[in-house]
Amino acid sequence: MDFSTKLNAHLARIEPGIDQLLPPVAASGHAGPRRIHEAMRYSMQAGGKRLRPVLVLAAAELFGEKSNALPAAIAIECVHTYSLIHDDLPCMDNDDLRRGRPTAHKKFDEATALLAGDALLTHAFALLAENYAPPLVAEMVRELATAAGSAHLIGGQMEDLLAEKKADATAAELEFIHLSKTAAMIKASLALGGCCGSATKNNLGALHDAGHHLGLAFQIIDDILDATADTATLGKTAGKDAKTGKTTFVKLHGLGASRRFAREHTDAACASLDRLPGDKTFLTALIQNMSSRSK
Ligand code: GRG
Repeated sequence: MDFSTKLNAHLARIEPGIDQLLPPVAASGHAGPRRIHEAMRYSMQAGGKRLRPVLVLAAAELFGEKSNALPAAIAIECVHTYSLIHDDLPCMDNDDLRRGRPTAHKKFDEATALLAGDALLTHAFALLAENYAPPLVAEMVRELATAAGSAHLIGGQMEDLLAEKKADATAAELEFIHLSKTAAMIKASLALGGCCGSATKNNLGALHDAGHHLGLAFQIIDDILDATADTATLGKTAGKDAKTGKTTFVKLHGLGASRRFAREHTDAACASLDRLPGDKTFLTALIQNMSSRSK
């Protein structure tokens, strides 16, 4: 199966999976909490590349997907989407556009957007609890909580907000932010997939290493696209980093060196995959594809 056929096959599980695994919007007249479920669905169903759920499904497939990986794939997309909703709020990045649509707080209001993010984060763990049995569920909760918690996603966001206030953030500080904000969730995606395939500790180590390098490459490309692509293509505000004076790979190292770093991390991610069993053709192509993406 070629790359785009396989990608579409994964997406054809993910999109209906989101519809089925998110809380329903109660029919009109029903007493259920309609608005919050509408807001959760608005942001989750706004498109997006679905990189993280695709990584879950593809990693699970390497090991023969012994447990259904779809709930884990939707769980990680819930956490990712919550982080985008909160990042767009006026108290953080204050953005109007996300995934080509008005951000959640523009479409609804700030309180609803805040609650939709909270609800998506909570729902992710409910999905894991409801769909996996011990001892797998504990390992999966640990993977997701570690990536989403204060040591990584939230801690990286905190450091990013602090770094925005100073003009002299260092390369080491920037790498910490990117590893925490971006790579941790990508590592967790591959690891959750591995858990669904009953991966060994060594296999999980290789998946973590692949996620580390893919995460850094992905973020470096994100910085390059912010500097070089337009808002219509990205579906989010382009050129924002330079406008706000934010320290990025491009600002610290220039476009040429950033492209070289992205290539090196892409190659290192593919090399980590070589330590794993199964057919790595799709995952390798996905990693390569992410490094040449235009949005
Ligand atoms: C609010 C806890 C909290 C964290 C916010 C996600 C995030 C952290 C900030 C958004 C800005 C940013 C550049 C984050 C780095 C990760 C990243 C590149 C997110 C965008 O992911 P994509 O490109 O988005 O996969 P889609 O919309 O395609 O899913």
